[in-house]
Amino acid sequence: QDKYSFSEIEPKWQKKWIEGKAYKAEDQLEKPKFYALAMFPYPSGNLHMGHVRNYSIVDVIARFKRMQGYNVLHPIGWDSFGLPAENAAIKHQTPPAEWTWKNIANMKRQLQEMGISYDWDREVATCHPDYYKFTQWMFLEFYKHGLVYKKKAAVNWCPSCATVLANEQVVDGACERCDTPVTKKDLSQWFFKITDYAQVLLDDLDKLPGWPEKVKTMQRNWIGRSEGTEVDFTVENHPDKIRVYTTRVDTIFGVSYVVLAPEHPLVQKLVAGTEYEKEVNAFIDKMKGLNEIARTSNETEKEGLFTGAYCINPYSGKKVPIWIANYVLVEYGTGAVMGVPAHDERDFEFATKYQLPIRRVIRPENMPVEEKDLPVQETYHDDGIMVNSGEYDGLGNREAWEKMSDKAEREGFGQRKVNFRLRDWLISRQRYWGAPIPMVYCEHCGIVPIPQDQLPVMLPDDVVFKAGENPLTTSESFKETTCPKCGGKARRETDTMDTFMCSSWYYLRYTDPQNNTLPFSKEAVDQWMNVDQYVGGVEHAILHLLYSRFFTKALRDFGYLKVDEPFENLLTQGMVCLDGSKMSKSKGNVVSPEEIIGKYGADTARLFILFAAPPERDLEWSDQGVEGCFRFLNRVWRLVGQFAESAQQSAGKTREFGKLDSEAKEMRRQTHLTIQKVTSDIGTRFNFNTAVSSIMELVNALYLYKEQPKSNSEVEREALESILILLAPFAPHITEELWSELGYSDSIHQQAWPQVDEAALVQDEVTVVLQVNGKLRDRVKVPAEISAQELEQIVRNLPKLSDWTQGKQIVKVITVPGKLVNVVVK
Ligand code: ANZ
Ligand code: ZN
Repeated sequence: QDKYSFSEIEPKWQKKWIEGKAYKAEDQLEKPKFYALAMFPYPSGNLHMGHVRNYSIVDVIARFKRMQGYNVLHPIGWDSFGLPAENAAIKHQTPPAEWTWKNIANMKRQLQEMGISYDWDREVATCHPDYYKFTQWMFLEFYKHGLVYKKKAAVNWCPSCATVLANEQVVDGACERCDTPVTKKDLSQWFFKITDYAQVLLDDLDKLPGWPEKVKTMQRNWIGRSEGTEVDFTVENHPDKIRVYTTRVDTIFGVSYVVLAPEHPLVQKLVAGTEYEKEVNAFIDKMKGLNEIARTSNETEKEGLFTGAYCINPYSGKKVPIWIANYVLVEYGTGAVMGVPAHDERDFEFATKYQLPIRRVIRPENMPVEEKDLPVQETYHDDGIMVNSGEYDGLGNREAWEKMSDKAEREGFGQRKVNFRLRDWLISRQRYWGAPIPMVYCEHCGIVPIPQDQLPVMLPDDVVFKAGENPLTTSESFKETTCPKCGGKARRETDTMDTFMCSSWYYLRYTDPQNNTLPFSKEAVDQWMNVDQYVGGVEHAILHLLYSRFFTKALRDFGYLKVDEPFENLLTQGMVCLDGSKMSKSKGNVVSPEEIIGKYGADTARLFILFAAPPERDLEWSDQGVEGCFRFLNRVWRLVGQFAESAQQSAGKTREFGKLDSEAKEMRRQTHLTIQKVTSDIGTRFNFNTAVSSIMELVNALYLYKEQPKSNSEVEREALESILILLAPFAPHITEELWSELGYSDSIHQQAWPQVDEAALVQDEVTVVLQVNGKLRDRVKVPAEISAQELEQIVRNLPKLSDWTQGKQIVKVITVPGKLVNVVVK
């Protein structure tokens, strides 16, 4: 075969690999295990370049580890519930299932055309009843352990999608999916108690040195632990107290007002029957429609109203007015805040607008104490010395903080308190295409869970798809049911689960995908978990990764598995860009994988994507780059072609190098240096781009060596086989084909990764730089192994040396063996 015909060889090998189950992960313990995982795709219809990049990266790792002797688990599946299928159903009147399965079939074919080494026997789809039955099982298991509850709450509502959203799905105040501004709605909803795990989710980030720092920072901020103090303000002429939460109790002498969230239950009691009632209620109504991001963003103007009531500062005894304001949230802390305009930005803005007093209570150390009452020009947040704070004056503010907290605890009007920003996870969705929540409402028994052995609760087919309505509520056959407890009439829950529920445990299912009675067996999950290398987009830094960590920890606590973190190492891959911006349909700058594979083959597509940038960086698409990779593979093809006949005979024979001349030795050295570099580039730093470029250099070196009149065929053969094996994880088809051309009948992907021959790295001759007084004069070849003294001697004996020293006296010779000699003259 003289032409590199990728369109023939790629399908040929793909078929062989799939039919022969070449990448099956065996449940066995002899070899060390390695679990390589890419975030599973949503079956939107077609693979895009981001997918190609993600899966190629993981495939290199999986293939490399396999060749290194690991028992590798490399599975794939489909995150296949979700809104787009339902929107397609509304638009084209095709059932979501049909749309989804069609897309899965298409994308599966595309994945197979890329030659990714999946164990297809472990494929899962979250919309399959065999899978969602266990998503429902998870719901019930968490419910049993008190981690699921139903609560009426003001929830994020997307009017366009007609569904509730989790906090995490609200981006800058708008629906993550359709960008419609999110409003608030009072609904009774199901929640997962992730807040029970807030502290451990935070602490255990320190157990993940293999995660990018930026992802851990994002999770820390999302969890948002803060240490503060709760303090009671007594309300004048009223039995209730206002409990505020503050992280700066040291500023409490600077309080000039207290603010309640408009929804705070005390507000109604304070204004009932007063002249303020009407205005306050109008204000509350206005706030209702707004979500907290819109309300609290720095750009939003602070707005508030006086309630007519006053309360007493327990430290100073001073009376301050009680206000309500948009920037105080009912769900955080106690829903009440003490306003300290001199030391808090938002309070400063508010006090300035409403002409409330601004009093400094901490001065910077370099501010003279006499200036303590000068007008406050800007808020001061740093540490300093207490002023205007009674008995605490003169103390450092941190010391005052402790003393004040002690006082509150001693006298019982407050306490130290840790708060988290993290809220419980709202998982109810008023949509059809998701796992039904396995609960019924019985007229006698109330809320009753479906027993786990009666799962799945199947999605019905007799539904109507209309915008703005939950299709499940249109199915009478679904809604009407009997109570599992008393057998009486009952109504099914019609909410389905957030699809993040499905993706919070899929990596566990891969360890035991055919299990019918449990989501996974203990043996299987303990054999394979945790995931040794997880790769995906940074857009999942918070949601999916936090929920998965929560699931793993909870399931460990329930006794189903051993590990306490699901993903040992995480790599967040960069974007694929064209003309500097991310490839996307809306920007119209998309290059389709199908097109590239059709034109150049999968190996070229993979090689380019891996060669063009390190995995975590953004990658700029380049047609010339693709061309270059294609030309390189053609060069490899021809190289083997020229060699193949003689090679056939020596395939698999032990190599006898005999006595090698210096060119042959240098060729071997190149080969083993490349093995060394590629091994460390792939294995320790995922520097696939530099690994590929060193393979390219080896190919060049071999072309040159072959031109030598006395080239040694064993040395050539070693170089050639090394090139193919090193290249195999990147370009699996062409290397497989050429391997068989070389006369081997087994797969290249079953070969052991090559070992570095240390002896081959030893150099016979090295070139050292000769300097005179630091100035470069010459390069000299010397035996590699000589000592510093010998090196000096050789240099002193060089006839040309006198030209450069020009009769001056040699005062010193500095030698760096193998590198450099500097002759110092005077
Ligand atoms: C007075 C004060 C003075 C505050 C000062 C800060 C600086 P983190 O760190 O996020 O926990 N706060 C408390 N509850 C709030 C709520 N429900 N809505 C809006 N703001 C709230 O922030 C805690 C700080 O945020 C608290 O400390 C409180 O303002 C405000 F110089 O109290 B601080
Ligand atoms: Zn009942």
